[in-house]
Amino acid sequence: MIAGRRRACRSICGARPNLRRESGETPALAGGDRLDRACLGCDGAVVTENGFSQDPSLNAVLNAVARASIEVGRLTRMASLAGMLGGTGEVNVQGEAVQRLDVEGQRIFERYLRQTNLVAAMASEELEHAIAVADDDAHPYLVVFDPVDGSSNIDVAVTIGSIFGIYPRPAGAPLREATFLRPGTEQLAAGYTLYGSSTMFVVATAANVDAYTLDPDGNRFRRTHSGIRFPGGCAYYSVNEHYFDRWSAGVQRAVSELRASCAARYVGSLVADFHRNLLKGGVFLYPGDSKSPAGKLRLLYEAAPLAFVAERAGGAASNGAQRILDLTPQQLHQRTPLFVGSRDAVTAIDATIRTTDGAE
Ligand code: AHM
Ligand code: MG
Repeated sequence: MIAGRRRACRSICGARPNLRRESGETPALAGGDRLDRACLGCDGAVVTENGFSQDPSLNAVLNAVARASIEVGRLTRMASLAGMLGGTGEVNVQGEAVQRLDVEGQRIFERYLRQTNLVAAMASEELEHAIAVADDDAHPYLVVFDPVDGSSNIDVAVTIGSIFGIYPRPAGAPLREATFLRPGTEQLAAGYTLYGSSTMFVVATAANVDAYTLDPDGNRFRRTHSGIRFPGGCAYYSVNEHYFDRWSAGVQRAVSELRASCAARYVGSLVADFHRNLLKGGVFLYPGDSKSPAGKLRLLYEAAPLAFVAERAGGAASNGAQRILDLTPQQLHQRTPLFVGSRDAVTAIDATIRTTDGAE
């Protein structure tokens, strides 16, 4: 948990439906259209000429994520100068050390999403409970996110990312934390921002997967990749082989088969590893093991959004036995094994695990 933030943020369970407005927050804008127009050419945080989605209100939420990402990216680039290195000394709800940039990233995402006046509630990897914003029909979206993924790479200036998923707020029932426990198939859009040698915003909608590169002159995302699809073949596999001895025989065999056919690349930042494999062809693996049977990655904030991107790009994502997008979380911070990337590679991994471990 992030102790300080836990006190400041109210959970949906037992909380006031309308939460605080942070001091120093810029005034909220009225809606999707207005947010878009207001942003164009303004404080340095906008998007392409055509927007991210044809739906104005969904576009406004995507715009908010893009603007938050630009701020997180700026802090990332300045980490050593901006006091963003190192941990806060706290431990989050996952039992992991909270980094300074995690806390700041959370604050930034939360602020921009509130400003849309379209988000009913949000849930983050960094907070123990979901946050209710406004429980009414004028706020049609739920947003889940990991504001800073790959935290262990911050202090060594290696690529990190942000991950998000956007769901429709179900009508006709009051918001509860359980409202977030929905299968990834229900996402309206999902994606990530990569803070690498370029800052790239990758968005999957019902239509397709596009990528936008940040133009630092004017701080605008410009569409640079349209209708992304996984190329054929498996150029790369990405997995932390330090855990080899803890894996099941099926996972060990699947990784051995990958070694024979693809080159290994592992950054240790999910967004970076996923993005390379998306553009070049390949597969990312974070299996469960004897110490952590469900693996490390979170279903809601990491696996489901990237599974949505992967499938829209012609790829696949599984937990070794089931499609990730079909899994309904039982808890907000539930973990899952994850195999995601080129469809043929994921299918082959699933088959090897099934035949090897199923036979034991
Ligand atoms: P985080 O959300 O705390 O940063 O952890 C998730 C990260 C992923 O980006 C990455 O794939 C994984 O942890 C690496 O874990 P490991 O160091 O065990 O290989
Ligand atoms: Mg993460």
